[in-house]
Order: sequence, then structure tokens, then C-alpha cells
Amino acid sequence: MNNDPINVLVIAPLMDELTQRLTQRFNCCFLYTQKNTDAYLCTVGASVKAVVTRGDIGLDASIMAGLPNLEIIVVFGVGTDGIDLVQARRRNIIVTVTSDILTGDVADLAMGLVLATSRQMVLQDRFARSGQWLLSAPTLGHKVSGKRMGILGLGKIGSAIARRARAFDMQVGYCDRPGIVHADYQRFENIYALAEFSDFLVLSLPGGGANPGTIDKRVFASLGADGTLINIARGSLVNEADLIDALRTGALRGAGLDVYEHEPHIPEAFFTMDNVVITPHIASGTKETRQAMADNVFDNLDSYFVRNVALTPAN
Ligand code: 8YV
Repeated sequence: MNNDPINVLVIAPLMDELTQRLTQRFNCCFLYTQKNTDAYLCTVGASVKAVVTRGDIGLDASIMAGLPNLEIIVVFGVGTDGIDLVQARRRNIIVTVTSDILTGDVADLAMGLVLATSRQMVLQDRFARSGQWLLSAPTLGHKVSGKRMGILGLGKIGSAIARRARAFDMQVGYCDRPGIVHADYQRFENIYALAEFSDFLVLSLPGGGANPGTIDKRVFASLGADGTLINIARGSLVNEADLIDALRTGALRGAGLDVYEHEPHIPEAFFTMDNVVITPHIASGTKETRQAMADNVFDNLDSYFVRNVALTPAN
């Protein structure tokens, strides 16, 4: 039984097992189960010391403002783009993320999308299952090995993607903030130059690293008709209307997408495009990694309240 008075506000659904562990250890309030969240926050807001949220959900600045005794925000994920970090810093609120845990999985999925788009893996799967092979030959895809990959954002995930691309004998270029330099890969000063270099332009910026809609028709024009966009970062980085247009008109060859502007809604236009491979924000979605992320969330909270130490702070 939980006799601990610490109130933990859970913003969005988590893995069942994590929810259970949190409930056994802390006094949990579940915001997402409330019909009238404003009224609920008025009632419990002052007692909340910790928030648990997900990287893809974040924490509304207005909700944070309504939690006067908040000490720590624990994120199931690495994205802090949905969190008002300025407010957190000003109020000395600790923010933790699941740091290095999901790097490999996200990089793996990026490579999976590179292969799936260029080798038409989804299309060919449909072709094979439907028995069409008996009637006609499969269409031809495009090479991956030896091609050029441009990585926008050479952080931990971007670097992991670069290493994988090298193993595919790809040439790797990147674009990032001035301080981020990697001698092994070709550096580009801006997105357009990187896109021009690239056969595959991979977005791996940390959340909040660029303005919404930055990846637009000008970038697609630079990437060109033989280019493919891969996005495992955030949907908000891409101007989806421009992307749909570029894919429809052949201004762009293809796209491999794991993230969207208004998740879980995916623009319906993608559903009928054979040159697009879409996955539902599953880059970190392996049992092993999600389990490790759940453990990290629990351990951060536990350590903070027992020893006053956050294990993997983002700020
Ligand atoms: C998570 C993410 O899968 O880490 C992030 O910021 O967006 C994803 O890796 C997501 O937060 C889990 O729901």
C-alpha cells in the first residue's frame, strides 16, 4: 500500500507496468482521466510535487504555472520541446529525460525507413501477398549503399545514424550549430546546401531545435526529384502541405516518416502514396527500450524523493 504523501501528476497514459509501479510507490493523480482538467488542477494543483509526462506530449506551460510546488518533471522520452524550459529554469524545476536509452532504436528505425523507402519494402510486401508476382514482375527500387546521407542534427541520435550509414558505405554530410563539428563527416553551413548534397535527408534535430515548418518546399527543391526525406525527429519541423505537394508532383522521390505535426492524426494524403512509408511514432518502440525507459522514469522519481538526486537531468 502506498502511504507516501508525494503527489505525482501523470499527464498522459504510460506503460501499464510503469503506471502500476508509480501508483504503488507514490500518490498519483492522472490528469488524462479527468473530464474537467481545469477543475481537477484547481483541486490537486498545489499538492503536486512531480509531473510525469511523455516526450511526445510535454507539459503545457499553463498547467506548469498552475503547479506552484512543482519540483521535478520526469519525461518518458528525450524530447523536451513540449516543456517550457525557461519557466522550469526560472522556478528551479528539474527536468529529467531518458537520455541515451533510446538512441540505438531511433537510429535503427531511421535506417529502416531509408531501406523501406528506397527498396520499396512495403510496396513489395503488398505485391507479394496479393499474388501479383504470378502475373507480373516486381518494380525496381533504388540503391542505398554508396548513396549520400545528409543528417540535420548531429547529436547522439544523428551520430548513431551516421555510424550506421557509414556501415552501408554511404557518404555522410551534416548540418548543426557552429560548435558541433565532426571531422569524419562533411559539414554544411545550411539546410539547403545539405539538402542539395543529399540523396537521403534525415531529420534528427532535438525537439525545439528548429522553427516549425522549417523543412519546406525550398528544402525539397534543394533535395530534388531523386531525394528522400526521413523524419524520426518531430512532425512540427516539416511543412506537411509542402511535403505532400512535393511527393505528389515528383519534386521529391519519397519520404519515410515516423512523426507528424498533429499526432496521432496522419494526413490522409499519405495513405494512398506508394512513395511514402509511414510508421506511428515507434522509433523508440521496442520492448527492451520502453522497459528501460520505464525503469529510468521510476528511478529518477524515486532517487529524487529519497536522495534528492535526479539521475538523468536534462537541464
Ligand atoms: C517517445 C519521443 O517514444 O523521446 C521522445 O521525445 O518522442 C519518443 O521517443 C515518446 O515520448 C513515448 O511516448
